[in-house]
Amino acid sequence: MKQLTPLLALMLAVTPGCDRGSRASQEVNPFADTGGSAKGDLGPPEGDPITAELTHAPAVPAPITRKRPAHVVVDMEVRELELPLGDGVTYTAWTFGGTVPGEFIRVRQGDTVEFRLKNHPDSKLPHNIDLHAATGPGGGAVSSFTSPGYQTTFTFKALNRGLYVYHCATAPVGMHIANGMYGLILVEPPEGMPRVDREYYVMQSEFYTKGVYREKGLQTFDQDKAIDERPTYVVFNGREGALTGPNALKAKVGETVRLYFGNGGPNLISSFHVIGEIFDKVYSEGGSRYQENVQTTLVPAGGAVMVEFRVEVPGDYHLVDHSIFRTFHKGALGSLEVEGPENPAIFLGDQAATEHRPTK
Ligand SMILES: [Cu+2]
Repeated sequence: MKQLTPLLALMLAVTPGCDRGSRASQEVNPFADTGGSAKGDLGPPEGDPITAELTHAPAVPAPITRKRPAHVVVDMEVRELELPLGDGVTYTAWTFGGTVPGEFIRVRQGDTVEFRLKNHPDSKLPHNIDLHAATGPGGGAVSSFTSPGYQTTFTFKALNRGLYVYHCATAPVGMHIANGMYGLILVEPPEGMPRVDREYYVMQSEFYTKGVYREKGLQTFDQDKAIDERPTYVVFNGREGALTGPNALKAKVGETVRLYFGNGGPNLISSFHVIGEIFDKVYSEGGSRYQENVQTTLVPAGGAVMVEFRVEVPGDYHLVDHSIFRTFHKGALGSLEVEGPENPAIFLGDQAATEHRPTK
């Protein structure tokens, strides 16, 4: 028993529920209890209402530096638009904010969010929004049912910190999601997310088209393929090529990168991986705990994750779904271009090839 004492002391030091000490100790203890929704109401909003900055992928709104809860207004417009799905391929997408995925929303835990959903007069159908970050019936879906040419408003308090998916929940729900109606909302902890050098917004999803993969022209939704979960495309940020070539993400050697990664589905689980990198931190399922030193992380349909890694070596790093046929045959490929000086102590490439002669 004697030899267990130091180990026991260590375990007690990091056991959930044992940290009832100062705020400083909570900040350094990744196992500290954040209290969930019961501790998420930080009081009434203070100051004048703020209009939320919304961004299109891969951009992320600026970190929140406020120290008090606020009344935050989100203005989002649904548009039904013909958008590129690949080279010479288009699809009539139903969008939050004119793009797939929808605009990124960033609020602070305890904020009161006034959500104004507008449906453009040119839309053919009503739409609504279910925010996984909202506590209340349907995540706001019933309250936000909006016909073309109208606007609805509902309000919720963001009680739980984390990264959450939002999506349309108008029947037929699967079709509305399959047509592009999803995005991410980040609820920052009161002290803010730890600072990193680069933040990007990436969302995986599937498209089910009548035509085969890369068949040119305007493609339409294939209900049978969707029910059978046989997507024609699996893509990052709404289309093949959204994150490759001139659209690649950028970073410099020595920087820390955080990806806010969501999976809109509507069907598949993502095995998200960055070739040539290891995730230093993974906030699994978009929650407040992080795992360290992870190669590939599972992201469920309707789920999200935050991953962080420091880049030490220049080059191209590919974002993939490691269910790898999706990458090479359905479009699930992105790129992070890292610039900077070579780092041969960490990685030495381009070494001369020599002949190999087996001895037996
Ligand atoms: Cu919809």
